[in-house]
Amino acid sequence: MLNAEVAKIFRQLAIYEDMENEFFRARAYQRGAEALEALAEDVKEIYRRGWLKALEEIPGIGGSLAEKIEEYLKTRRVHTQEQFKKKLPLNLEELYAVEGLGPKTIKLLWEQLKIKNLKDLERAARLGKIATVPHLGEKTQEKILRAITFVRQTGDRKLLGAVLPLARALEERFRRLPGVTEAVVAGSLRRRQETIGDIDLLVVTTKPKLAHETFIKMPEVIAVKAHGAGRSEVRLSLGMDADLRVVPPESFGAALQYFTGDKQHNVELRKIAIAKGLKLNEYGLFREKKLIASRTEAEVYRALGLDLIPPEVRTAAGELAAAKNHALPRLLPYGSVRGDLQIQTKWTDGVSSLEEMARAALALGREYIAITDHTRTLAMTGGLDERGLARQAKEIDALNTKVVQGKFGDKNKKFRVLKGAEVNILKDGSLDIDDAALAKLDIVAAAVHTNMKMPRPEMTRRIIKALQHPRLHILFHPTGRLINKRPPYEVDIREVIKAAKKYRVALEVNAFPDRLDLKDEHVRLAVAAGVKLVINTDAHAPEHLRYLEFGEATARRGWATRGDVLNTLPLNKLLEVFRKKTIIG
Ligand code: DGT
Ligand code: CA
Ligand code: CA
Ligand code: ZN
Repeated sequence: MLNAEVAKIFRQLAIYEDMENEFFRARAYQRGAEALEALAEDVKEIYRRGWLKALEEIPGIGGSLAEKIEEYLKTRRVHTQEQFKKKLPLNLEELYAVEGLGPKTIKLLWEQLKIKNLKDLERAARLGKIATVPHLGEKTQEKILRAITFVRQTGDRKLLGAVLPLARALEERFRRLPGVTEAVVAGSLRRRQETIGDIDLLVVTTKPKLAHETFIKMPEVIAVKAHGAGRSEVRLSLGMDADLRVVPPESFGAALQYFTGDKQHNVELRKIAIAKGLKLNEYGLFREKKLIASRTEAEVYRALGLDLIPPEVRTAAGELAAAKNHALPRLLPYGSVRGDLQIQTKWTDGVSSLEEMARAALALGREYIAITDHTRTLAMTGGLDERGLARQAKEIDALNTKVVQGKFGDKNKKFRVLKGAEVNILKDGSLDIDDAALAKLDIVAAAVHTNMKMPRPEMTRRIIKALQHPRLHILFHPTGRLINKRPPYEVDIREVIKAAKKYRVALEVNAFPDRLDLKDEHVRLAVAAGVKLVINTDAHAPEHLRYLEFGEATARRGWATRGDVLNTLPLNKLLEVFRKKTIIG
């Protein structure tokens, strides 16, 4: 699947265009990249089905981008990108990952110091050269050094959201291969971990040779690292490795269990086996030489006296004891979130109209959505003030009227668009919209977007102050982190969770692939404290509305059940919960 590769090129083009002050074009590439990353179908298949025209019909892909996709499919190159690269031979992926380094600064650093990549950047910063560049200075240099340390810690793991579509495509591809009866991606992908190191594909087949040949010849492969009877390993152009293991059908369950991990879970599981006088490996569970269980995962766990443990919670954090005592929670089922409660539109920094977002959400089967554009103090997004919110409310009313009249289809008459806002939490913890205007909204959510670098006690106090606001329903992306890009705010999350419980504010599990905020461990703390959750996509474009599953995965990894998540409720029940909070105060 070439989607991720083309998306990577589009992201680079967006940065290059930004350097040239071509902001409109930059935005188009950005959006194109996001569209491709969210796309479930292979662009190559789409192209084969209807050529250029079919590519243009992908939401988020305009004419000139479609042509570039076509060019890449035909030649594996994009001329425009190569032109840029000649002029500015930069490792943009590395440099852009450094927080605080935007296109302008990257260009400046190239012009002034010939900095091409992360290594150059680090060397220049350590030698004090960055401080000498006009407009940059000492402070920027320090920030860059700190940001480099962060990038180095996070390494080059890819986002779950960027890899899962490819992983699913691989499963599909191998399932269609002659002789194959099972093809499953195991490892961190199967556990839906937030970042992925490599892809582990397990296949059961009567034609192992064909599977290996197919694997090493895939169009995404740029190098073959190993090619053997049981296992092959390749480097993908996406910038990560993939393993193929062919396993015999009778040990599929044991192999799947073994290669799903995580490592620590496996270590503890093996200890349980040893304590029972058994031996566990990727071929099965044995007493001496006698095979006891191996065909399915459930069989293996059962033979060890355990309930089947969902892959998402195999983290050696109490799941084995719970499985022994039949005390594992019934994790939130995928697809059980009914409505998406964080959506931005063209009113602020989204790319689509209210109606476009509503139609897209309907097409995905959502029962309701909330429009939550930014507010006043986020001027760069065109944040809405009280009057802006009032004008938007009229548009939402009009849209709901059309829905009720059946203009979105007779079976969709119950769909509703709720009035909401993502209110900015000011430095002192107050909200930047007045109470009278908040009272007119169905859903009030708040988040920190400014002054993100406060010391821990202040930031914690600030957020708790916001939670005390009687009209607040949800705290959006509570820690503000961007995976691989920006660390969380300095905040005492346990105190925030306590306050959320006390003031009955729900905490968001933001499903956007680079947020996943609350993250899994924090979800677990919130669930244990009895705090309600809300899972939202934070969509800024229709294609983002698909991201819900990543939020659901994160909630599952945090042991959340359906009852912990408010937007699994039907609309009337959800509104009742929110209204009750406001009335009782
Ligand atoms: P990743 O690839 O870094 O995102 O994380 P994983 O969990 O996919 O790790 P990976 O690809 O190194 O190995 C896949 C699974 O195979 C891992 O979750 C557990 C199992 N495994 C690999 N090496 C070992 C090992 O040395 N001991 C045990 N018990 N299991 C292992
Ligand atoms: Ca892996
Ligand atoms: Ca691996
Ligand atoms: Zn936000």
